[in-house]
Amino acid sequence: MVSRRDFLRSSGAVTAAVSAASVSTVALAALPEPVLQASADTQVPLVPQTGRPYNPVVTLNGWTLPWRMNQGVKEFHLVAEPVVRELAPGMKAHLWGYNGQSPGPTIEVVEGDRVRIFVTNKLPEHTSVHWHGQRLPNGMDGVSGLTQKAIQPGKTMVYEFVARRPGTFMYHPHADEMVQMAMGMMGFWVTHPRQKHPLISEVDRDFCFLLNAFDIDPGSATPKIMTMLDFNLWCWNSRVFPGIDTLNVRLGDRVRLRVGNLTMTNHPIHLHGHEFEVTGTDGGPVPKSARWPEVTTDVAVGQMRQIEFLADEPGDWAMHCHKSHHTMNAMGHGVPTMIGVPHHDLAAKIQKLVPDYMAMGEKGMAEMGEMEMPLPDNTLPMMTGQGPFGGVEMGGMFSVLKVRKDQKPGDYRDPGWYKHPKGEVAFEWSGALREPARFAAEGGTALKPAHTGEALELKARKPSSHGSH
Ligand SMILES: [Cu+2]
Repeated sequence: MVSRRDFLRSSGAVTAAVSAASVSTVALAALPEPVLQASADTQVPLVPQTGRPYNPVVTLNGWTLPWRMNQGVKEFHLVAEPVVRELAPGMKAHLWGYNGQSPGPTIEVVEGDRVRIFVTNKLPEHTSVHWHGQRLPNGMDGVSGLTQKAIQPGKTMVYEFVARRPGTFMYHPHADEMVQMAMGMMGFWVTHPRQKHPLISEVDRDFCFLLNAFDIDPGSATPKIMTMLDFNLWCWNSRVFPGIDTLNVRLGDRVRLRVGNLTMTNHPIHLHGHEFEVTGTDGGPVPKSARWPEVTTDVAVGQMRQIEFLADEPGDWAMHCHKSHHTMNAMGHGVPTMIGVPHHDLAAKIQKLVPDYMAMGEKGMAEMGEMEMPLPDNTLPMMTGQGPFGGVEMGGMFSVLKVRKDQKPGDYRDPGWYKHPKGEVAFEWSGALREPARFAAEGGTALKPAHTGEALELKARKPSSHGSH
């Protein structure tokens, strides 16, 4: 019954998947054919061929679920199932997701649409789907035990409601939640406004992705499901750097990013080179009087943030979570801080006692980015990625906003590295270095305060609180 469609990357292929014209009278009585996705690549936006028009979003390393119109109702078919997801080239994870991928496909509808979602459960245990942030009848809220019976393995249940308010939402199970979300079950939902909305601006590019995390031991492929906080793979849409696609825009584009957090910790998302405003949350659009400029916005657990900016600075701008251990991949070895400790000569002795021990980090951790470190199969380097100037030394929640003058409207392809204008790259100072000036108290020349022209006396005071050593 489930046919695995080969989804092509080429533009327009996605739109051909399901259209009202192809639904026969017989099919109207049946379930919509589930559409599966085999690729973890960012798919071209799904331009609506049926139903009301809207400007579609682009799901980072993801795709939008096609639908069929059935007598005015927009019908979708989600299949909850085990999937194999490539987290980055070199590592595949055994996850649970929807329609072939984790996260599941993005669902896009228009404010006022009547929506019918068939959910087929191909997992080994029961599940449900909660439509996070939506106004809907209580019995459609998807909390198993509380508002509905759980969807048993092999069964299909139907959710039906009107998408009442426009905005940024997500979906995830509300049944054995800790396990099912730790395994990757989640998806994005966007409800577009039905007409021009005073608080929802029209943008040139509209990207969305979920923040999610896994705990997968190096050398294995299945997440540990009992982990509460100590996750080791920090993902955007179940991808880690360097597997996260870049966000490619045209100079002067107005850009919206929609981000939802389904990890168990908060993520301060930081964009280089531009200021943005938070224009909406899963609670709705933010009033204009309540917006202020930011370059980092914290997305707390279970929250969504919609940010907007004018991409008016050409270049390759880093975009990442500002928790530095979230821009690293899984660490396979216990590594104490060894900065300043010469210990390479000790390594051989220690390795006799602790075979897993590696001498590293004497001058910092950057050497690990280049180190020829033997990695178990199906394991990503902790810090990796090559840029035009050398190693980027990143992992996890990191990508690049590429702003280009010659990026065509509607073209989402990676334009390659930015070619910096002459004289606009940090350069090495090749002249003589002067001795640093020292304070008088340290035996240097006295500094002269500008307002008196007299020597400033500095009194050295011994620290009192810290110590007798
Ligand atoms: Cu983070």
